[in-house]
Amino acid sequence: MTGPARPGPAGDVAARADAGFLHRYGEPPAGRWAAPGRANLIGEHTDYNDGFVLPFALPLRTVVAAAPQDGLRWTVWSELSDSPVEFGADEVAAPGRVSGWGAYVAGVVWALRDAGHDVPGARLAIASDVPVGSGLSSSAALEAAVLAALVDLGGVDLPAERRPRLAQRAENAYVGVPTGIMDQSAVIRCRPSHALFLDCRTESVEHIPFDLAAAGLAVLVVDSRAPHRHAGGEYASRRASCDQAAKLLGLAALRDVPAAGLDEALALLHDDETRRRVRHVVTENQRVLDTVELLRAGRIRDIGPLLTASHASMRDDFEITVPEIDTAVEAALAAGAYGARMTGGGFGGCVLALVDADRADAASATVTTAYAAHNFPAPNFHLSTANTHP
Ligand code: GAF
Repeated sequence: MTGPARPGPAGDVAARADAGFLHRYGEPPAGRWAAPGRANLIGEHTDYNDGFVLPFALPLRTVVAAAPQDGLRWTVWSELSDSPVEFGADEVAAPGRVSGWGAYVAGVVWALRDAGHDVPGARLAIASDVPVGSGLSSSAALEAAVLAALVDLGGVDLPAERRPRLAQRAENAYVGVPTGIMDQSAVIRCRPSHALFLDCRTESVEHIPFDLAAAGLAVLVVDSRAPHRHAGGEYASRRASCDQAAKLLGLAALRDVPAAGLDEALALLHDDETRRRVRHVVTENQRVLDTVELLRAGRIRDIGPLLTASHASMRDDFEITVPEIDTAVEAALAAGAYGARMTGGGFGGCVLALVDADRADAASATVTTAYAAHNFPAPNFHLSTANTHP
């Protein structure tokens, strides 16, 4: 059994980016820029319904070491790939001309240029601790770190609050993945020891105290290792059902159904599946608001039941969990977690469990045992006290 990985010294990943740059390009970078992975405490599939989310930054990060290069050429080296990606003005003249992981970088260049900003050619080297494909926003972290690098190198005036939309545009329009605004907002706007209460309609944010270490708590993140199928049709189909339901109800978005008006809204819908999708979104928005109230009152442990209720809603109403994920939640709860839920888009990815810090190892052992009993590949663990941040 392996316990949760503790974050290494903050310099590790940055040193890898620097060393990669030096090795690849034969000189040191002009600077380096970082963005963290995120977990979403609560508020799933609410962002594209103009609703509420409450993510926090994880002590895992993506670092980009970079320097300008002459002409409109971009060269990108990543420690996760054997060969660099190179592209020029033609490839960023329109979406979709670079594919694979390089598309996230080309997409940011494209989105900046499409918004009228001058982006210098650049050489980049990327290193990351954020696991790819685990639903901890490795894509958004890459977009955000590259965006920060290019904005600084080009002297572009782009305040932090305008960056998430631009990074989201890179992902939606260039890469072609129809995600909402949560991940890019989280990795750009989260602060240490706080969760980010984001109203996805207005993009207004409030930093809600979430000091796990001070409360003797930790969030155990269980990487289910069930493949996370984000770009697949399931995410898009959930999104389409929600849009369709809002239309049937004559509303701009499901955010406009208040919790108190849920029964009335459900009575207007005749398809059982659509009713369940709507019930998830409406009750989930309310759970975010209730969680925020408890955190404002300093009652972190008391949010546990809301986390677990969120999981049940994703499992039964939104139908986005898989057996590995449900097993991890049940095992964490059996091991004494205050609450546990899947975090992120679903169909794999990670579970988070709120535990007493001194119970984290025992909880991870219980999850590992439950996985073995089901013959699932052993899960990976990350531990967060939400105190660290790039
Ligand atoms: C993914 C998406 F990228 C987010 O926009 C959000 O919809 C999330 O799934 C579900 O809450 O992470």
